[in-house]
Amino acid sequence: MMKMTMRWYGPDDSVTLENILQVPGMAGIVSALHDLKPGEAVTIDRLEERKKIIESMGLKWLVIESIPVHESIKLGKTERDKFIENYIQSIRNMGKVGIPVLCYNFMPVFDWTRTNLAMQNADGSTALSFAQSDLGKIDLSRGTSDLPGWGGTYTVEELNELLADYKNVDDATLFENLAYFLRKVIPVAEEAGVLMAIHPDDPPWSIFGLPRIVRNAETLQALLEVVDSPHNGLTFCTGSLGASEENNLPAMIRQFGHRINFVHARNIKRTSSRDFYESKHPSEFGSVNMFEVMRALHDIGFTGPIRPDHGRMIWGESGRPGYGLYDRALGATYLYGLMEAIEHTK
Ligand code: DNO
Repeated sequence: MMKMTMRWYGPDDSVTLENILQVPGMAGIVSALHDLKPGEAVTIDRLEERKKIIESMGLKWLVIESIPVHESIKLGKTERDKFIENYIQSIRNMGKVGIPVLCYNFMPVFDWTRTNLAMQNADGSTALSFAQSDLGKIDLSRGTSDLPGWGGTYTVEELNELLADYKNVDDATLFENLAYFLRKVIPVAEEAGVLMAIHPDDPPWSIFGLPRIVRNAETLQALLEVVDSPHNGLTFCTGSLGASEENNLPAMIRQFGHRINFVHARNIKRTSSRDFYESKHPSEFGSVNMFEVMRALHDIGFTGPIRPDHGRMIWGESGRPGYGLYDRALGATYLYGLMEAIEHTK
């Protein structure tokens, strides 16, 4: 049986642990220390403190999502070793505190990117969406203020410096830098009992001319081969990978099998090869056949953590884009129903 989880942003989250606990079938929590500076090691004390809060509600902290990878590591700069040492320290501390899965990503400069955080649906709800042509209109030389969700993340100077650094990094170099990182951290993750789970690029193609290397069966296979260990695994995100029509998700799940350490199950509706919006979770409303995804996960014997992902804003809720309570709870309940049906028809 997979372990149903939900993401919790910590004590400041408007969605409380009690809210999450009341959703049927919750086995655990996905959380992170979001105030950690990029490149900083997370201490045992901070982890213990968060863990106590989660456990006091009778829940388990099953996944850290995420500990960000410092840009110098992605860029392959000389100072990367210092930051890799910090990362290693974080993994060791996680192991000591007993948190089993670490979700992270290797996307240059920008984590997940959307062009609209509140696309209006006909039923009055709103959803996140991505339109390649809208992205093309954003002029990054003026900073991130026009990029939804990223305003103020970098100063204009910081951003320009980063973008200039990436001019010398193509897909092959970025991959080499990922391989360098994996060869250092995976042996530590093995010792510490931590399952690493890289998150795919979202969207799974190049944006702003930046390299992107975690986006289809071929690139995922290549990174898994760098260190052939169950600790070098994947976050299988159906929304990210599903945005690209080339990705046959059930086939990929069967291909990667036990290397899937964590699942993000959400649906998207592709409206062209480079445009999509985030739909209701059930298959009927999106481009991802969630039943086939869940069946493939069942077939490979997946017993790890799975969570509903971004939800729409419904019933007048407002909050962190994608991370309100109501639609994620509907998503979790739907996934739970699929799970139960699949288990019982075997
Ligand atoms: C968005 C998430 C991502 C994810 C990171 C993992 O909602 O799926 O931000 O947490 O990419 O490192």
